[in-house]
Order: sequence, then C-alpha cells, then structure tokens
Amino acid sequence: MDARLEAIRNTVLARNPGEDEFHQAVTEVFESLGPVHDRHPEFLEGAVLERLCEPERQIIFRVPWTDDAGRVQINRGFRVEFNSALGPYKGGLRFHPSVYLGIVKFLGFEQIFKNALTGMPIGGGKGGADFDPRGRSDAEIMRFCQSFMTELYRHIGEYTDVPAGDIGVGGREIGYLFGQYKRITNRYESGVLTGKGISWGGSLVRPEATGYGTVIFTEEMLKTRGQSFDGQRVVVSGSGNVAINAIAKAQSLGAVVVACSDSSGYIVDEAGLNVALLRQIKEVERGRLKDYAVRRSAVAYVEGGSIWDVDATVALPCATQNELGGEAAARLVRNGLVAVGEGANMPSTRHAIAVFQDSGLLFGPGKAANAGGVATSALEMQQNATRDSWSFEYTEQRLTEIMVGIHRRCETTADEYGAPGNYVLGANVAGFVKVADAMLAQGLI
Ligand code: NDP
Ligand code: 2IT
Repeated sequence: MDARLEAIRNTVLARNPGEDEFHQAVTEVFESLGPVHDRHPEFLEGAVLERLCEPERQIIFRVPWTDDAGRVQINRGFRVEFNSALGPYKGGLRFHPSVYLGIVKFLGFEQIFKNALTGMPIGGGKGGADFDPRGRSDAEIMRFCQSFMTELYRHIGEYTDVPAGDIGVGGREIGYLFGQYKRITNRYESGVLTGKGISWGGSLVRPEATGYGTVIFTEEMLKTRGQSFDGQRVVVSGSGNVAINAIAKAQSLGAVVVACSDSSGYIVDEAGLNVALLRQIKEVERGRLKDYAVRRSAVAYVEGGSIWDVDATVALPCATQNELGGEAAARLVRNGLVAVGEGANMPSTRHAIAVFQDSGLLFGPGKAANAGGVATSALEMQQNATRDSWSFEYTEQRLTEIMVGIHRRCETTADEYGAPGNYVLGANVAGFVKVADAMLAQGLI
C-alpha cells in the first residue's frame, strides 16, 4: 500500500477498534488508490480519505418488542449515514444475529463506491439490527419492524436517507416498515423505502435485480475472453434473494447450476437446480434447503461443510461476507475455475482475492457485480418521483444497460491506470474519483 495512504489507514483502524470487517473493507479500497493520489494531489490536501472513512452520521438505538409468549425482547438497531456527496444516503437494512457496528460500517463504506459506480444520484448508507428472524412468526416480525421504524422514521426520508432490504429483510419486512412509517408521519412517501410491493409503489425487476445483475456483469467479463455462461458449470452459495435470482438468470443463459447452500449445508443437483422448487421451499414456505433433497431424487445434501468443495467453472458467492477463503479459492482454481462474480458483499477474503487475481482468472468484486440491486432501487425512486410504473421489459433493459455500463467503467479505468483486467482496481478507483470530486466541489462539510 502507498505509504501516505497507509498512514491514513492506520489512523482509521486505531479510531475504530474491533471493527474487523470495516478495517478489511477500508484496507481493500486503499490498496487500489495510490496511483489516484499521484494524479490528484488535491484529494490528499482536501483530506478526502479521512473524511470518507468517518460516517456523516451514525445512529444506534434500542428496539424493544414483545414475542408471541408476551416476553419483552430487546435488540440493537443501527443506521450509518456514510456519505451524501452524490445523493441521499441509500443502502439496505440487514437483520441477522451477527450484526454489529463493524458490519454495518463495512457495508455502508462499500455502498458509497457501489452507488457511485451505478451512475445514479445516490449516496451511501446501511443499517440493520442484531435481530434473528429465524423461527419468528409473522406477527413477531411485524412487531419488530414496527418498533424498529418507530425510531428510524425520524432519520429517513426520500431526500435524506432511503433504506431497502439486505439479509433477513425482503418484501414482507419492507411492507411492515413502510406501513409504520406512513402511520407515524401521516405521509404516503413512496420514495422513503425501496423494495416495496409491486401494487403499492415497488418496481418490477427489483426482486430479481441483484442476482440478475451479478450474472449480467459476469457475462460481460466472460465476453472479454470470448466466453459466455453457455455450458458453464456454476456453483452459487446462499439460497436467498440474490442467490435464487442469480441461479435463474445463469440458467437462462445456458449454464448448468449444480449447487447452492444455506447456513446449515449445501445441495448438489448434477441435473441442474430446479428454481421453481427452490422458490417454493425458500420463498413460499420459508423452509430449509435440506427439504429440497427430500423432494427431488438424485440430490446430495451435505450438512455443514463448504459448498466450495464442489468444482465449478464459474463461482457466484451470494451468501455473506468472508464465506470464501484462500484455501477454497486455491482448490477451485486448480480444478478449472475461470470466473468469479460476487453477488454478496465482500464474500471473498483478502487471501482468496489474491489467489484469484494471481491466477489471472476473471474476478468481479461485489461493489461492481452486485450493484444491480441498488441501481434498480434508484429506478424505483425514479418511478416514485414521477408517479409512474414501468414494464418488466423496460426496467430489465435499464438494469442491463446499467450493468454493462458499470463493467465498461471498471474496464476502462483499469486500463487507464495500467492494470488491464483488474476489476477490483477499476471499481475502487472509478467509484472513489466520482465521490471525491463531488466532495471537494461541495466544500468542507
Ligand atoms: P437473504 O436473507 O435473502 O439470503 C441470505 C442467504 O445467505 C441465505 O441463504 C442464508 O442462509 C445465507 N447466509 C446468511 N448469513 C449467513 C452466514 N453467516 N453463514 C452462512 N450463510 C449465510 O439475503 P440476500 O440474498 O438479500 O443477501 C445475500 C448477500 O447479497 C448479502 O451479502 C447481501 O449484503 C448481498 N446483497 C444483497 C442485495 C439485495 O438486493 N438483497 C444487493 C446487493 C448485495 P440462512 O437462511 O441459513 O441464514
Ligand atoms: O448491498 C446492497 O446494495 C443492498 N442490499 C441493496 C441496497 C438498496 O438500497 O437497494
């Protein structure tokens, strides 16, 4: 790392002790930015990096609620409003027991650059709670969401901060959150949340957008080497919103997707995963992947273990951070991997990224490859602002154009900085320069 940037990075780490994932995300971005600061001394003079690493605002709050047995439960809620240089803070809410400030800050930090790359007018933010939705009834989820919004509502708004979903937050939760926001404020403010239901202000394609976008981005990478998804053997980790829609899109392009996972285990279906059955089990029944193997013959279910033991030519990690380590990466590379597209945020460890990059395969980092979700959220905001609703075909076409544009921006930036094919550098530099320019133009704030 450039010595000037390393000094700033060390100060950031010391100021934010114990936030390992945030440290990791900052280090990864800083490693790309040395050459940018040679060309732009004004960024150092304006202390852009120091400002970028300090969120504009951080909110931590108590979320009290009662479970179905009438017991009082307390969770911790977060919203980190990281950077508003390009637009209102934008980013998802994550409900998962592992959530703490370090996770919300890594996600919010990544979101700044991702959102810049989309070309849409959105800043970066993220939030969530250490609430575990697993095994909770609909009524418990609703009471939790209502309590969460009873504090959050005063900090958000269509011109201020626009949350959406992430792990553990999908259409059902956005519905309860929106209902409570409307009730407290007495305003039907569609643009305050994205990922809404189609009949009440949501956008077609938003549910599919992250998974579809990841595959579109990866297909663009493959094209640079005269390849495509057609005939690839694909492994997708996770079986949530991003994973299932990535599987569906990869299959539509001719890939055979043989495996996916949840936090309990993974399934291998050599005939190609049945997306309708996956949706029935995960989206309708909210069940476990283990049930898939019970209902379909010739399917292996492996309890525990790592899905990355399954060979693939294309890997799409779509579950969670640091799920793919260096040893798994080395094994996949030895066994014929040609491309990785990150549907999740920071799923590959730094060691794994180094292995992928050293091997010369195509590696699309999350902040570029999974930007289709937030980009389509911005399209939802656009439709809300004009009280319009677009067709599936038109919205999907806009998503495709945005993903192709992000790919091109990463590629040309990597070329410009003498690192052709390095999408990590391309994404970090292109996202950073856009935000840094806007921050300097807006003065010291
Ligand atoms: P979902 O809640 O729909 O699905 C999450 C999936 O990942 C589930 O299969 C879950 O398994 C698995 N998972 C979650 N946490 C862990 C863990 N600690 N260990 C192992 N498996 C885990 O979330 P999404 O699909 O929305 O999100 C997946 C990833 O994509 C996240 O990294 C998210 O930040 C990222 N992302 C999401 C976007 C979106 O639009 N939703 C946009 C861009 C990125 P289980 O059910 O067993 O917990
Ligand atoms: O990580 C992400 O980009 C998301 N969870 C989607 C955020 C959004 O505002 O749609």
